Amino acid sequence: MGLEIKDVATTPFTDQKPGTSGLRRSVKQFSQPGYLENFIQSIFNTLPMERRNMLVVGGDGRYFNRQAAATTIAMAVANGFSRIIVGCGALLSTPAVSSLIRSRRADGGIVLSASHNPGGINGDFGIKFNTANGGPAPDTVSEEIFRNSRQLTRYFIAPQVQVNINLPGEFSFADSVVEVVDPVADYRQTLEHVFDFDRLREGFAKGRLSVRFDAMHAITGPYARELLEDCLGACSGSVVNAEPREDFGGQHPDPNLGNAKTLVGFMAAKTAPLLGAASDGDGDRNLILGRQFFVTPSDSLAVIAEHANAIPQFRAGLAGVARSMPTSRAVDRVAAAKGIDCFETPTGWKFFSNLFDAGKISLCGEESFGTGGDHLREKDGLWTVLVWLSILAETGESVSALVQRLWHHHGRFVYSRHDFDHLDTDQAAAMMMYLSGFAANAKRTHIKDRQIVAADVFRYIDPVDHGESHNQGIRLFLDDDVRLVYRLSGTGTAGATLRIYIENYLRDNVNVDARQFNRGNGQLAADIARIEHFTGVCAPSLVT
Ligand code: G16
Repeated sequence: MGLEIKDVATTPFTDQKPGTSGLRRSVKQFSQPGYLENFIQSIFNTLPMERRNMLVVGGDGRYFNRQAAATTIAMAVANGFSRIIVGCGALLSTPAVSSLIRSRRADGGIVLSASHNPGGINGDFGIKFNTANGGPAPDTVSEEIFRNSRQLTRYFIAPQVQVNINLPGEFSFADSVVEVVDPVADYRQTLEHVFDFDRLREGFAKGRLSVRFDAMHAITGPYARELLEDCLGACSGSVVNAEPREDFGGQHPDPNLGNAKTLVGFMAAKTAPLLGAASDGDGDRNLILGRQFFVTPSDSLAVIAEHANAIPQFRAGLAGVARSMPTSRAVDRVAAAKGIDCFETPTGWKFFSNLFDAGKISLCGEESFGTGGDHLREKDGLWTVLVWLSILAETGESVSALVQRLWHHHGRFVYSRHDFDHLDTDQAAAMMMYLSGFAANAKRTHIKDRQIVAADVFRYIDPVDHGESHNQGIRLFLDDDVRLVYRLSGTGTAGATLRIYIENYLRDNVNVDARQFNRGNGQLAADIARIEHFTGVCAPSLVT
């Protein structure tokens, strides 16, 4: 008897438009009958049969992960994939999916994760689709998935496909094989190729390196334990909150100063390790701390670019660098000093892939706690930790000294982000519309005692495929080296979140407290956008 393939009649959902990175909804929304299945089928429909050879599937361990993985595998078999690679326990970090796609030459991968969004039964779930280069689906593919989802009338599933995903092994079903793999092994190999592990081991063995890594009960626990403790010899207990939990232990695995308070407290001690770090739900973000010192993601990117020769992967030199538009311009200064290109892209890792594939960049990063290199097509939390450890090993300097030196050489972009969460969607859209109109006529306008010297709505023309992306945030440049950027988040699941990015360039006297220093400009930015008038909200919910 052949394998039963069920052809299930379904009704399309109208709201399956992917955001900045995949489709994110509450677990409740994802649990509606057919919601998950429809979206997975819509992804598969974008792949012609000849591109259904190999698929990678795994997630960050949050609530609904296992169930969604089982459904995805049964649907992948029914849709004709010949090999489906899944991480044991349905676990795979986002960078590990990217790594497996590339090393196994798969046609794509499905990441079951809402990334840094909260987990648990009352939290969020999400699905990201990565294409054959290992990177997040570009906008053209996401639009095709969305178009498919609005017309979908049937999906296919093979109900007999049930696999024990708790241990590595292979399971055959008619013409398909489901291969359950160790979630860490392939990723570890990728990192072994791009770092000097012996050097790092020596650093830990001789006490020149020390680290505290908070996995926030999300996916990176098993990866960090194996890499940092078992392989590189960081002392036992260096990795904390290492067991992935469905609700992330009640924490919010978005590694910023607000959510990683315990780590920040730990790193405040004079005896703290040299490096403190944390990652997010699916392991692609990073938080970098020194003893009593926070490194903004923008400064982290600039320091890495500055010390590229300390990282074996970049020893031949950086081809170029890139940052998302709202990320501070610190790395631009480093690139200019090195004489290499610096690209400014819209927010979203997908915009970096073409630049990597065309060999135009080797390193990139975003203010949203993401950094990555040309070894993968995803941002990579643990890679960034090893990058910093490599720089510490090479220079023998502290984290704070490295950042201070960056500021001394290039000046400091004092950077803050003000988030206004849970805004009414229509009100937020009206405010952005007003602001676009304002920006169109803002040049040489005086606001209080300041002048706006330039303003625009950011648009991007991809230098490789010439694709255009419009409406990617509003920028105002003031006459005193201040830049204000406004954009709406594309990763939330309820209402709208407005982000204001405030950047103030100082050439001298750089040792200021960023929050205090940017407070006045934050208020100015809120006044310009008339946030209270449009939304009734008068203060940000989070300042980072
Ligand atoms: C995702 C993307 C990032 C992007 C971030 C922005 O991060 O992968 O490239 O910078 O969203 O988020 P927002 O639109 O909320 O500002 P992640 O880690 O959530 O996948």
